[in-house]
Amino acid sequence: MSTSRLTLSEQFFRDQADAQATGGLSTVLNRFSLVGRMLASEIMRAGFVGKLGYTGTTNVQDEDVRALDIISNDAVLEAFESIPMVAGIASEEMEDVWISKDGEQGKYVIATDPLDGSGNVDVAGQMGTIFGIYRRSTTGKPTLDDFLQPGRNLVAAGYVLYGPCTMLVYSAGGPVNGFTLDRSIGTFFLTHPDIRIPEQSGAYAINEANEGKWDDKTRAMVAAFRRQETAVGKRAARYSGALVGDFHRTLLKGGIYMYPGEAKKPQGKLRLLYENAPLTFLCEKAGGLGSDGKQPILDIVPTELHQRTPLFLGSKGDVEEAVGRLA
Ligand code: FBP
Repeated sequence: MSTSRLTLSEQFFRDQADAQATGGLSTVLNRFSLVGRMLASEIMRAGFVGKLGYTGTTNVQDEDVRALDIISNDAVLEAFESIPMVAGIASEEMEDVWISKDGEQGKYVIATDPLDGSGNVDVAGQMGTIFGIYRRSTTGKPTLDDFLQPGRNLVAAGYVLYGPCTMLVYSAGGPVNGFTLDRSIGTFFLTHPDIRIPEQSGAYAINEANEGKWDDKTRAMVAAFRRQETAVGKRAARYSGALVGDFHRTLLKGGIYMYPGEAKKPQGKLRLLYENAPLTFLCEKAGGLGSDGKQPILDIVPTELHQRTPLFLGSKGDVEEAVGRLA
């Protein structure tokens, strides 16, 4: 079978056969395919049904909540509340974890940012859904401990990218495969088999407007990238305001995404459990690297659900150079 018409479901069965899996993980991944198709449709229609704006409330991150943030979180809950293998969900949009009423049967827990980059919704920019899937680490009724696992324990991770096309990119521990949604028939087809992140190429992505908040070493390191004085030499600056969009470009073209710590926010902005760890899992399966500036992201054991860490993510050479300049 040519990969160009291999569907997501067929790939899941291949993964399952390879890993002698029970099919539970494939079912969970398939539900994220459903979430992706639902949200691609919601985002496309938001402008027509007055869903581009804010709700007037703030979330646990003290961030203004948009109508689509709620819609996205509801779509995740709707997709998984009747799936017995999922014991619980941690979400950027929920202060506490959601535990399934049949949670004790569940083998997996999910960590997700239902709509990353939601600030782009009213300017038709890229956005995404990020997810990480862990096996439970406790027995009996699920607890917070099931979620506070290092990224090294992830059994699968991925994202859905909503942009000029809708893509689902994931790894279940093996290669990173990218699928593109054919909206006319509602099916994801394999278009990017076994993605490997390029070295010695690609842009650097960072919000340079934050320069006044960084320490001297961070400022000097970013200046080296800006002045094209790094090992890669000539490179562009690209920053979309959506981590998933900037990471997807980095994964395909190489380069680095950076969100450093700041004077008043030494842990930076991005969340470990449902942004940094799942994307670093993918990045490292594609040959790249993810660091908080001092240690590998995947080694960090979370102590809080919405814990933040600085993030340096992308081509191995770029991340090593950036982190080396911070030492
Ligand atoms: P959300 O998940 O709340 O959207 O926050 C994450 C994020 O929007 C990333 O997607 C993006 O890269 C970053 O924040 C932009 O932050 P800033 O506007 O401070 O550069």
